[in-house]
Amino acid sequence: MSGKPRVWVSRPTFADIVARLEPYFEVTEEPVEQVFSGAELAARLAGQDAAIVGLKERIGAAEVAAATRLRIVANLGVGYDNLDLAALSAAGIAASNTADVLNESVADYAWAMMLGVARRMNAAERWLREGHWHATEFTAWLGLDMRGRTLGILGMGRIGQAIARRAAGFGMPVIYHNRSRLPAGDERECHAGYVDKERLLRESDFLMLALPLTAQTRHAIGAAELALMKPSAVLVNVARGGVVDDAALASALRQQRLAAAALDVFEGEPLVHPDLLRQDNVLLSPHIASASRDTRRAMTALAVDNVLALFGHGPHAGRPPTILNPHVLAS
Ligand code: 8YV
Repeated sequence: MSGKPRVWVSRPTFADIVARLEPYFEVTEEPVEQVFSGAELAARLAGQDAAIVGLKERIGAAEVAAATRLRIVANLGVGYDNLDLAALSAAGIAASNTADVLNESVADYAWAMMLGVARRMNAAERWLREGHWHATEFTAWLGLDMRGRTLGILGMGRIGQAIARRAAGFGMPVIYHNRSRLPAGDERECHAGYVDKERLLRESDFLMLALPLTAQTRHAIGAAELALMKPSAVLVNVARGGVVDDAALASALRQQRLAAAALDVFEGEPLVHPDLLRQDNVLLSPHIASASRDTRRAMTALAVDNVLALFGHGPHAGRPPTILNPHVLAS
C-alpha cells in the first residue's frame, strides 16, 4: 500500500475528474450506486483521510467515531442536511458543499417543473403513450397561462434568486419570503418584493420552495400553511423533502384545496407518498434538479477541488473553496 493519503468516493461519478486526485491520493470509488447503513459508512470511512459523499450518506458522530484520520467530507450537493456539521466540527473534520455551481441548472429545472405541471404535460404524455389519442378536443387538456400570475418564492438564496430572475421573461410578478430580506440591489435585480410568510402563502399562484432543510424549516409547508393557499395555486418543491409535510400535501390535493404540485424531492426518498403517486395533477421526478451533464461535472470538480485544497494542492491550495466549517482549519 502506498503512503499516499486515502480518499473514499461513495458513488460512481466522472472518472476523468476524480483522476485529478490520483497524483496525491489513493482513491477508492464505489463502483455502483448503493445505500449504506450507518455501520457500513463507519467501516468505509475508517482509515480514510478524505471522503466525497452524496446526500444518501448521513454522516454524524457515530459514522466518524473510528475515522481518526479523516480530515474532510466533501458533499456532492449544495444542501448538507445529511451531514451533522457540529459533530464533524467537534471531530476536527472539515465539510464542504457544492454551492453556486448548480444554481442555474436547478433554476432551469424549477421552471421546467412549473411549466410542465401548469400545462399538464405529464398527464397528457401518459395519456398519449397509453394510446388514448384519437382526436384532440378543443376544450381538453386546458392548463394555466403563466403571464400575470404571481410567483412566490420561499427561500431566496442563490437558487431562489436564479429562479426569480427568469420570471420577467414570463411576465410574472415575484414575491418572496426569506429568513432575511435581500439587499435592495438584489431585490431590484430579481424584480422581487419581500412579503411575510402568510402573505406569500395567500397571494402566490405558484409557490416555489427553494429553502434548505433544517430543524427550523422542517414542515415549513404543512396543513396550516396549505390551508392559507389559494385553491387554484400550484406548489413546486425543488428544495428538500421534509420542508413539506407530504401527507398534508397529498390530502390537500385530494380534497382540491390546492390545484396541483410539482415535486422533485420527497420526505423519506426514494419512497414517495402513495397518494402523490396516484394523482394526475402531480408532476413527480426523482431528485434530479441539478442533473445536467455540465452541472453534475462541475459539482464533482468542486468536491475534488475542496479535497485537493485541504491537502495543499490545486488552484485553491490551503483554502477549500466551499468549506462549511472554516473554523476547523484555524484550530
Ligand atoms: C443533489 C441537491 O446533490 O445539491 C443539492 O442539494 O439536492 C442535488 O443537487 C444531487 O441530486 C446529488 O445527490
